[in-house]
Amino acid sequence: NNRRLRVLVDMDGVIADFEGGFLKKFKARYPNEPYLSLEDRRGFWVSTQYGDLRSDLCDKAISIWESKNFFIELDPVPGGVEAVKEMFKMENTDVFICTSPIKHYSYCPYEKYAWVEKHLGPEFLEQIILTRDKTIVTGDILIDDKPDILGVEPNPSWEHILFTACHNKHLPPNPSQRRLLSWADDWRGMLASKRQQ
Ligand code: UMP
Repeated sequence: NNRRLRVLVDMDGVIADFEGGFLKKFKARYPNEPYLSLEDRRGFWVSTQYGDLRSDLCDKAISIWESKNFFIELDPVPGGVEAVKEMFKMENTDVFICTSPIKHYSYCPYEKYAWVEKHLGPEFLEQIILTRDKTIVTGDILIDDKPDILGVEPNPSWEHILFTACHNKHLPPNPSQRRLLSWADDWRGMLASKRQQ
């Protein structure tokens, strides 16, 4: 069929290494506080798990990603930038970066645009969708590391493909949710299978 495929790609945890950037800056700013290694991460919310470790660590964790230069300095996730650039060049394919900014808006939205320009190029500034509710965005595929993507639309148009991250890799297998283990996994095959539906 000749219909175009629309792929939505999440940013934090999928193309930008939020967890690695967080841990590095948390240790540097709070060298005498306990921390969670990436091996010990469980659950999507870093702030929740740090708060469970010790209640004051929740606000300390939040202070890291609310700081200037946190989002712009995130390293790319291996293979992510290359994959998104390849998708962008594919025939009959539209790719958008679909990401939720934090509500502390001083730096995050600006730095997300700057990160995309720096790593993907200025042409990708046309492809950015900043939203706190991804269910209202239409697409065929959403590649995202958050296990539960909820919002006002009960039946989103996209199939959510769970991108494996330190916080979700221990979840029990869910036969109704396909996974992409990394960007070395068969994302091209997943796009191809979606095109045939
Ligand atoms: N985030 C938090 N708290 C956490 C972990 C992440 O506010 O404990 C932020 C970082 C991102 C957003 O801006 O949530 C997640 O966005 P998506 O990956 O769902 O697009």
